[in-house]
Amino acid sequence: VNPTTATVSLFDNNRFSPSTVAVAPGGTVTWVWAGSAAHDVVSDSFAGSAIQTSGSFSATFTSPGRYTYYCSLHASQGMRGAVVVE
Ligand SMILES: [Cu+2]
Repeated sequence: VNPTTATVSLFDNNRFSPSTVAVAPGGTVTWVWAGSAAHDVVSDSFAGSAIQTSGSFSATFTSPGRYTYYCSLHASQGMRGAVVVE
């Protein structure tokens, strides 16, 4: 059984860490801007964040599935991630 919460850190290396997290249905993922670089969380399948340099952003996932997302500023550098809900 997956946990109900997960945290993804955004450092200055243009990666989501960890790049894949898993939560149970109804779970919440929180992204934490841990460095000073600007990033965002953008997805075709859930409402993402603004471009931020600090703070956090949370999204709750009710339906099972695999939700991919990326940083609009650094996707070409491989800054992509996924949330697995099961
Ligand atoms: Cu970024």
